Amino acid sequence: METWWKESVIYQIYPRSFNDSNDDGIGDLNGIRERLDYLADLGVDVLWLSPVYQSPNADNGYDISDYQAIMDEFGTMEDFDLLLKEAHEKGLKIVMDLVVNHTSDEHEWFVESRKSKDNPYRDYYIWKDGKADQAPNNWGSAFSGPAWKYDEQTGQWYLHIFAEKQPDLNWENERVRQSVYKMMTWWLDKGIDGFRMDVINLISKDQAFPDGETHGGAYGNSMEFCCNGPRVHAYLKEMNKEVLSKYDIVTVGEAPGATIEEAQRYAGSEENELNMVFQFEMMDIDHGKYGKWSPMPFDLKKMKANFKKWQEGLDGRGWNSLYWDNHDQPRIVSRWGSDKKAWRKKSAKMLALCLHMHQGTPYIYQGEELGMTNVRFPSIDAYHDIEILNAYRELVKETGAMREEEFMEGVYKLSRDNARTPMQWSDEAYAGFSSVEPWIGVNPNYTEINAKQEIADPDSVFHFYQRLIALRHTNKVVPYGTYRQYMEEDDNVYVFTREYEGQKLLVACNFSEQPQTVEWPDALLEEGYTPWIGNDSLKPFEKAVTLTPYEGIVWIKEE
Ligand code: TEU
Ligand code: CA
Repeated sequence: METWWKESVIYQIYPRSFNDSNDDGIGDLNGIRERLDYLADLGVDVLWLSPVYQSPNADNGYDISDYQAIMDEFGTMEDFDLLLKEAHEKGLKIVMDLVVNHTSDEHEWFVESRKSKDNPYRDYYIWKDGKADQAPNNWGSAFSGPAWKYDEQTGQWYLHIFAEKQPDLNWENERVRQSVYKMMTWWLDKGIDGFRMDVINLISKDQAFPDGETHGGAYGNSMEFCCNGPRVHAYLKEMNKEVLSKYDIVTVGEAPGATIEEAQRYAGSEENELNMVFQFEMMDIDHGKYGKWSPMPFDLKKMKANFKKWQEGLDGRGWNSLYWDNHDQPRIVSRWGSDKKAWRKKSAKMLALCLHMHQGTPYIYQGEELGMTNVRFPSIDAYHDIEILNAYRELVKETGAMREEEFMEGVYKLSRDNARTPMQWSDEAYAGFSSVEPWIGVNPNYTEINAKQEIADPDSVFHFYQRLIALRHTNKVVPYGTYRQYMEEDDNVYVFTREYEGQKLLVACNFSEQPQTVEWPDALLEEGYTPWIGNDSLKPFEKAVTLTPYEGIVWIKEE
């Protein structure tokens, strides 16, 4: 079924690093408002704001202490209302981040909950007795260390899959669910256009809380018992019925550990749960022994196999989200393209073309449209992300499992702070993000890579994104076309077609730094293809085509 959110392009804003309007070095809501024209000009349809709620910022806003108040550093509720109003006036929708697997330990519910075992809020969280002096089970936290924290006051332990300051809510408790639905309704009644739901597939835990596999490490893996847990679909169906179904909105669930079978349920068109999910299988293809801290070389065949599985698996029965970058991932041009001077622009465009030519709703993360790159801060002291700092303490300092230099290579390649450096607006001081030193360092390449320069250059990465977005809006084959992959065994080139109502696209992307000559399989040797969009001089479709390094091209054929 055709619908607006399938034809949309969603732009993610990480407010802390987007634009600072009042010169305190921290991005804010008025800063976003100042840049609405830029976003409208890019042509995106929806803005997703990473959390802007009140938070002590143990995890940059993913630890919420009040769901119905704005973080002081970001502004006020009046600022929010004005942002929503002006965005709507410019035809931009706003999607909010919904973080309800956990709250901050400073949330009033948790402050009450920890007071006593018979507090009315006790069961809002997951409290357990320890085993002798040990935690209730062996689970480790996603941010290193144990997933349980002992609380002196009542002599019990609470569960935190993420940081200690992010206690997990107890979704088994109907009052928790109703409180969440009420809060969601409050925001939707304000007129927001949807939710991106943080780790929403972790909300239902196996109530036996069994020990997890340790794989030789100090802690057990909780994911087997938390990801896609026993009642998660029941909860989402309830949420859909009580809240989501009453509004014309878009929903996307972040779902680490979701398989295609699970995604067919979360995002199935007949399931009445969510519109789409963010899958992580593709994000893990270059993780090694210590996960993101030991990056593996890029393997195009793994990526192609993943696209095939997800494009075919959801065609006609669900809907894909298309993303490579977000605030938790490194910059895609540095990861799977090349940020060398000679190739940065070209490979950034090829990657954009590749992702945006798939079936699904594409997400652009702030700065991706400029080809912003990873950063290499000289020492660990310049980093802010709790995930990096905790892993450094555990892997380098406490256990010595990794040497410092080795760990830093992982940080440079795959860590989250790569995405969190300030948005590069211009070549002025602090990249035009602020007039004072920002909360996190600016990538020194801002003098070359910045919005001002790219807007002035018709051949820039920015203008290429603008064209891709426009093509999606004017040609239904882009959002809806059926996908088919060819030349699956090729290590360097990715070839696929898309077909919809008499239009056919043939997409070819060279992921290597060398020219690649492609001899098309017989099935692709059809007449009538003309070049449509590409990042090099547009070449005709011939029996054999030599793609230049990092070239991406689309040919179109219309009946
Ligand atoms: O991320 C959850 C998640 O699964 C990971 O990508 C996470 O960032 C980390 O890499 C785990 O190793 C979401 C948010 O997007 C992230 O920013 C938050 O830190 C996290 O949930 C907790 O709210
Ligand atoms: Ca500010």
